[in-house]
Amino acid sequence: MAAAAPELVAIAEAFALPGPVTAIAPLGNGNVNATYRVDTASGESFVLQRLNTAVFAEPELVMANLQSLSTHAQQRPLAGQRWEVPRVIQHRHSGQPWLKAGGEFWRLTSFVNDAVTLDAIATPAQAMQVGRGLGLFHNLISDLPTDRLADTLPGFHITPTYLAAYDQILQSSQLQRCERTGWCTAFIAARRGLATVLETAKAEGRLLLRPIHGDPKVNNVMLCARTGVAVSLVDLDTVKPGLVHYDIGDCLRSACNPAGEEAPPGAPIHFDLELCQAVLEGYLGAARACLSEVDIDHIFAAARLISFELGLRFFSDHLAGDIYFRSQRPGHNLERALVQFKLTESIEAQEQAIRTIVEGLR
Ligand code: GN1
Ligand code: MG
Repeated sequence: MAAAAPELVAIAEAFALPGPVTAIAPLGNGNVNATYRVDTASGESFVLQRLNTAVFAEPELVMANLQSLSTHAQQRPLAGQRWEVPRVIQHRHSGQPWLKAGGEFWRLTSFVNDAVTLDAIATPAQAMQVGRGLGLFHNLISDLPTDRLADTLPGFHITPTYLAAYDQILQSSQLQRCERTGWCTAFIAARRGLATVLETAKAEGRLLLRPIHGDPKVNNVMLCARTGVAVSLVDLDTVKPGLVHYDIGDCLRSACNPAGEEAPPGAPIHFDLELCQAVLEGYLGAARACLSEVDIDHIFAAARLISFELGLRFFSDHLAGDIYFRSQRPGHNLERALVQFKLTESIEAQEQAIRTIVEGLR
């Protein structure tokens, strides 16, 4: 057994598993929830998670969304290709899709076998698959009515709201300022006007509310271990009504940054055009039919905005004392913010080239 605390085994075995637990080990490197892989004597594996209820205040709604998604996916199998939506496993006695214990909220889902994730993209072929995975997912959920999905995280990806929160935190933060924090505040001040681009288009009815994944960064796309093709999108807590642009922007900012979002301080950060071309080819190849011309018009804005927004979120958390994103060391969220701001600069510097790529695929 791989260092499985007895309490974790008891929590996993409270769910309707097909056999006793043989191993439990931390899985992935999420910034919000705690995630473990659970192996069982039956040979089947599962994903056990403790939801961060400081972030997801109503975890029951998260589970209801997951159920709606999985019911929808069962009615919409993708013909001729492998595509999996993780299944929710019920508690063996209550029949609920969760275990509440000691103020904690736990849930168990199926594990996607024979698949891998990447923390940063190395080749256009990988980028194409990450884009294709998001496109298949958008296609799959495009006819899931948004009224079947609760808003589990109000304000998520609403950039003007993050900006207002940042303004408050900046005023009240006791944190010692330094050259790097000064650079960040100036960077944000120069881009305040950007913040409303997607929300204004939504308010004016030019962009429509639709079901989204909410967090399609590269390591949430599972690729077949043998062929490298995308077979699943995982981390479904943020599936809720939103703009597909939040997802497109998040996927681009994550997949086209070869240094990765955990790049060490001072590492050169650039937005890679070849990877961008591949992500969008993969994405539009699978999702073009779900998008309007106006949707396509906003792809560049989405890439720039979501990179900027994530930088703003990391920086705000740094100023607030690292209370939202798990961090490994003091200054970690500042380092992460700088990576996203450098990426935003690179996107801005290549605006024409990115727009040309989008036009070529329209
Ligand atoms: C958080 O926990 P994780 O790593 O799946 C965050 C995303 C960010 C991401 C950056 C609910 O996701 O929005 O893009 O960190 N999720 C939430 O790595 O805030
Ligand atoms: Mg996530």
